[in-house]
Amino acid sequence: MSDIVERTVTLHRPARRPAALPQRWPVETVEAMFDLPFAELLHRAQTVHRENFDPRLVELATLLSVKTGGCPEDCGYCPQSAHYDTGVDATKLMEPGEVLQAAHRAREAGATRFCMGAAWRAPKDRDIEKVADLVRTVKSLGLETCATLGMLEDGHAQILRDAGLDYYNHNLDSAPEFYGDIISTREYQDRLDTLERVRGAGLKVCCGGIVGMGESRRHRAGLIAQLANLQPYPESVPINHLVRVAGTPLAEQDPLDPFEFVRTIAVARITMPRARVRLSAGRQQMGDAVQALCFQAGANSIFYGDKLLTTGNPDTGADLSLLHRLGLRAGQPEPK
Ligand code: SAM
Ligand code: DTB
Ligand code: SF4
Repeated sequence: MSDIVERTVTLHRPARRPAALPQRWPVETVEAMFDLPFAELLHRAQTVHRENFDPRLVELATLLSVKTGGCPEDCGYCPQSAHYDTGVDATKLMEPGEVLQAAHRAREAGATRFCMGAAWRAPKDRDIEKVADLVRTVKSLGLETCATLGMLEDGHAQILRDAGLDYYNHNLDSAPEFYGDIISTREYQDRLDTLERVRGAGLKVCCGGIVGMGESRRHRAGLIAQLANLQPYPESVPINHLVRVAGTPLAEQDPLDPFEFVRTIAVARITMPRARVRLSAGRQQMGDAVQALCFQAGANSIFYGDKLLTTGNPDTGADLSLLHRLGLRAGQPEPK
């Protein structure tokens, strides 16, 4: 067995470990993995994937923006930031009836997970009570539930869990060294603190990042190392490709080499062998062949539905056809 595969098989333990232990994935080790010949990296990732999952299953997760735009944060990639003129209008939080209809449509279309996103820096107490109602509504349909609402205060995560929330999504987004180039209104540590609260409440963690923002390979390795060294690492890891939105500071960013995106998926799979690795934003611009490589690299989840939060996503018919053409099928991949 190769060194990397052996580490992967022996080092993952879902239980918490004391913070003082050495990091399982030094950033140098992760960067060395990125540097492997492409076919070698994909082979290793595919091996890890097969050891841990049925490789034919792909999760379909549908997003709904329940509160759009007007966000006080200045995340340089985001069309919902009030700092940039992107043409996205701010809305109020949706009512349960509207969310129920959307969740029902998602279930009918084959989704098994429903993720509600709100463009808040941090929800207030009264927002949390309202979102808890939305969670109960979605849960009543038998869907897995996920929410992404920004930073949480003490007690918020417990209220959401008690309402039936399965996952909380909160991304680290980049390596700590690159974070300040993209966001100035909050600190990396703020994100880590919210992730601690989510874990502390017994929720499952959905945490990933964005690539294609002008970061270096070292930064991409730094992001993956941060995620993989969380103890335990997230159950769900969305890897987003930057969607370049007019009006944001990253609108004119040079495109990333698509193979570098595939490498990022592969390295996420190897370092977080039992996580659902989600091929997230940016699929509309990616093409079928690159997506096929991402599945080969160990992606086993996608965002499914015609829209992400405010930007487009492949239509559902095209996605079901792609899965069919690749001999994949929709389902809920569970680690062996
Ligand atoms: N406001 C909350 C927060 O930031 O945690 C939740 C919503 S926010 C839109 C969720 C995630 O969407 C971000 O962390 C980022 O990873 C992703 N995202 C936002 N805009 C994006 C873009 N233009 N391209 C790719 N991913 C994007
Ligand atoms: C995640 O990592 N990506 C999703 C979800 N979690 C909330 C959001 C992608 C947003 C892409 C830009 C938009 O549609 O506004
Ligand atoms: Fe706000 Fe989230 Fe967009 Fe940042 S990513 S501007 S926090 S909605």
